[in-house]
Amino acid sequence: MATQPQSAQGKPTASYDVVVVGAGFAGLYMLHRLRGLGLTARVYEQGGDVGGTWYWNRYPGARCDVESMQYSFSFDDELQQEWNWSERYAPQPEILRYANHVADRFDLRKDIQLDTRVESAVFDEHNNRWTVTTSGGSVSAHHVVLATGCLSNARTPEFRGLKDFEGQVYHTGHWPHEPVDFTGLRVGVIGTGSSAIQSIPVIAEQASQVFVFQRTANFSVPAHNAPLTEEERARWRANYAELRRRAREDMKNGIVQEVPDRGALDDPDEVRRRKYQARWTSGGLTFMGVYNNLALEQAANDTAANFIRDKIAEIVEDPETARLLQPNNHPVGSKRICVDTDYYATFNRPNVKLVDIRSHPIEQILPHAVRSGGKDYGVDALVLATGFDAMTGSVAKIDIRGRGGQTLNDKWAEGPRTYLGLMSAGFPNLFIITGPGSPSVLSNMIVSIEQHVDWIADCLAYMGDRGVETMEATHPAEDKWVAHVNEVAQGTLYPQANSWYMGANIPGKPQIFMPYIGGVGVYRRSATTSRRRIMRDLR
Ligand code: NA7
Repeated sequence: MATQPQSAQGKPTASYDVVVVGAGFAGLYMLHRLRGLGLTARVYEQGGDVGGTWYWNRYPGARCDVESMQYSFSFDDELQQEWNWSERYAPQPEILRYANHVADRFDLRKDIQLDTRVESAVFDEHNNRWTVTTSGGSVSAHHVVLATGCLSNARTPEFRGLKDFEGQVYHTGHWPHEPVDFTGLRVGVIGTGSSAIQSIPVIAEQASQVFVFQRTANFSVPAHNAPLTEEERARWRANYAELRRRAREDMKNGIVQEVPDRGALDDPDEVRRRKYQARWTSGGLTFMGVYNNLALEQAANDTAANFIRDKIAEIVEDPETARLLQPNNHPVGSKRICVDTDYYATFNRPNVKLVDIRSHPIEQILPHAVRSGGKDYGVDALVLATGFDAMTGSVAKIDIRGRGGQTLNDKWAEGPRTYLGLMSAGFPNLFIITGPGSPSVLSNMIVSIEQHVDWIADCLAYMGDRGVETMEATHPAEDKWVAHVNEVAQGTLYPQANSWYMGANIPGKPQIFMPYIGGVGVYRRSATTSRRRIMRDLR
């Protein structure tokens, strides 16, 4: 039971078994599991409602790049049998409705405090409890779970003159709740990552003119989104038990797909092109799953990259625009491949112009224009699709202090250090859901979230049953895991890209490959074995 308030703000006013930070999918499911264990819990959410990423990312065209029948919870069979996804790739409003439905269906709201930022979490070694201070006061907790999300800290670069811009400025990761109407406006979109690639075709239908400011061209494959038929939904529902198992044990990203048994160079050119074409025609992220060595060997990767470059040249009518849209400085897949609807074709519209800001960086934002290469591009509104301080950004904003008063930010100054992406040595009873060092952003996030929540819940149940006070990663175990994560990454083409996986998009951020590339199935086995060993040691 939670105790009653005892004192004024500054001292803990309530006491919980667990404080959870964030009410996105991770926080919601964590709370549900904690309830099932009979533990008291409080979830703090800085947003005005549940949904996390899907609460904030409301930009035009926002939708998931994992198919809806797979980007959904598996923990409750009635939920997965009853929820009706309308499209192959669910649009953001529908995913947000789903998050709200889960909160209501499992009666989670009464333990969720909205509009509340967690500012600090300080571990007291004398009583093995955390003092968690929020924008609304302090509470005490035995355990803290960071369900803060990997892409929840939107980043606005410091463009000279931005504050003097006289039109509206929007960030895709922090989009207003009211509808935004670009009709008749000249819009500048800065960035060509996944958010830009989804939003540009939709904005271009409204705006009188769109200038797309591109620093790095990205690889994108068509989504071929469409309404889901009742037969398609029924097929998934009838086989959910088996399909979910396959996703959890998948060798790659937790998406049900054929496991390729060949490398790209094992096939002659025409066979290879036929296979790529088949994936291009069916659409989506599994394009990278045609062969088993696309992420490993440059020559193999080149065949896939060239296929997409050829497609861009076929689709985009102006040869110079096509050339600029063809990525040329990173292997395909080393940045998350984008999934689009009509992105490349949008550049054939007379009201859309690509501006190359790699050759001519943005010099300044003027009150009504963006200046690049000495030229002023007149705009009435700006859309910053400039990404996130990913994976560590939201954790870093909380002042977390573990044993000996060490801050997590100090400990992670040279890059995040975790055991399994779940815990960090010196920070007892502090858990991270889909933290750096776990497959997280390289995977179907919901598969990874469910796994981490279950792992944490199993540990807490075990500790509760045996009266174990603390659990924490050891330094040697953590060092070994960090080395393993790096070693696996170095054996692939991923580190060749200046991606947010590497922290490369944030000036001054240490460049370390953050997610675990070993695949969700391999990772799950490691995590399960470790949990058994930890439990044995905790006795
Ligand atoms: P991303 O993928 O980080 O994309 C951000 C884009 O913004 C990218 O094109 C960046 O170019 C560009 N950018 C960032 N800073 C600048 C500056 N200072 N000047 C010009 N251009 C800049 O974020 P998204 O929101 O699109 O997608 C994030 C993930 O969400 C995505 O991977 C999916 O998993 C879902 P750069 O490449 O750094 O040259």
